[in-house]
Amino acid sequence: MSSKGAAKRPKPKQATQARQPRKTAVITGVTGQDGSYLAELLLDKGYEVIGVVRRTSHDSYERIGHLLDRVHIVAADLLDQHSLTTVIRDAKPDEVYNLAAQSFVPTSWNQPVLTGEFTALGVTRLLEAIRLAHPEARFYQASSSEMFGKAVETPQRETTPFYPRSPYGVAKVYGHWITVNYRESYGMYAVSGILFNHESPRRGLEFVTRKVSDAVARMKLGKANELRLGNLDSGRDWGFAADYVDAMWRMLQQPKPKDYVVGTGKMHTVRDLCAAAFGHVGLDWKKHVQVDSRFVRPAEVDTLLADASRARRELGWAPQVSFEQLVQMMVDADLERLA
Ligand code: NAP
Ligand code: G4F
Repeated sequence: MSSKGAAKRPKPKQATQARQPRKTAVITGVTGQDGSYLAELLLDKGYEVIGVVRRTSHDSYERIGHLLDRVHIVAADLLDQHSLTTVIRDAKPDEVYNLAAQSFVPTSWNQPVLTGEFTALGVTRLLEAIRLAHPEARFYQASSSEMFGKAVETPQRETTPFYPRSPYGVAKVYGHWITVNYRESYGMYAVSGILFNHESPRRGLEFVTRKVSDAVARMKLGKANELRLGNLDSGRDWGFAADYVDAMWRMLQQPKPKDYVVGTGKMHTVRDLCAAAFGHVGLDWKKHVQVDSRFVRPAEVDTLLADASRARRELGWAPQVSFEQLVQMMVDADLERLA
């Protein structure tokens, strides 16, 4: 029998059922909100997960404490090329998710240069590490709807021009385009996920959703009486973080690398957020919320609203948690924590 004919014979059962080798993923920013949810998702899918942490004098494992026996922690810093290259060279990962960044918009006005180093140039350092040490790895860049800023069209989609309004937004635009550039220059599998705001009980306390849910829980428990906020009119497209890390993973499973907008397609104002959160525990937000100019930004992103139809169509992705469910989940989690 010719070798051609032999190739056509049905394969023995054992061979077709052979287990796929375990995939390896590197996550930068694994100690952050998204990093913790993504690590859970990838572990559930059977990945070996390598979490990159930066060295600090005390650990920041609050969000991943329950995963520490399953995630391999390695030390590296977005500011340090050598440490990033070593991680990629040693791990030879199938997938790299770059979630690390200085991610709080107001801090980017106080520390614009550091924000640029982490959030912009850090992307190039990681891409260089992959290009030099393991170019086969698939790369995900955590881009942001903040890049649309003073939005030139509504809703925003992949083709909407960028108009960033903060040093953070400007840094993310750099991170986005350097990702596109490495894809086009070197043929790397590199994608940019343009994610709209996503929240959870693991959100940092300085972001507005968590600031509100934490304050509402304190007030309900009699531990506080007032909440000071900035611009109540700004509108955001808020979704649940665990839904969004699933979209990140789906982007890296596509036959061709492409960028995607991810959001719910529904917008609410900070005022709506207050009404939903205070209303959930039977309080009237108008009696407790004060506007404080200290929290108003030098340049605001007034409204953001996603058109995620490409992600729905090509990734089969859809949000599972509504705005109301998200707010209630966050308030309930803070009530439980503080009680
Ligand atoms: P996050 O909770 O603030 O987490 C940021 C992570 O980056 C933390 O693990 C932090 O480590 C790490 N990090 C900061 N500087 C670093 C450095 N120099 N070297 C290594 N690690 C460093 O942010 P997130 O909400 O999970 O967001 C994840 C990513 O998505 C970020 O890039 C963010 O800009 C982007 N994004 C977020 C949203 C959103 O709504 N959440 C929307 C669009 C895009 P430490 O624990 O040591 O501080
Ligand atoms: O919760 P925020 O601080 O999120 P922001 O600025 O939209 O950025 C978040 O989402 C981006 C995606 O679009 C990410 F890229 C970024 O990393 C981050 O995760 O503020 C939301 C809105 C703003 O318009 C702000 O002016 O809430 C308004 N706001 C009103 N009072 C406040 C406050 N924001 C904060 N943090 N604190 C306030 O007291």
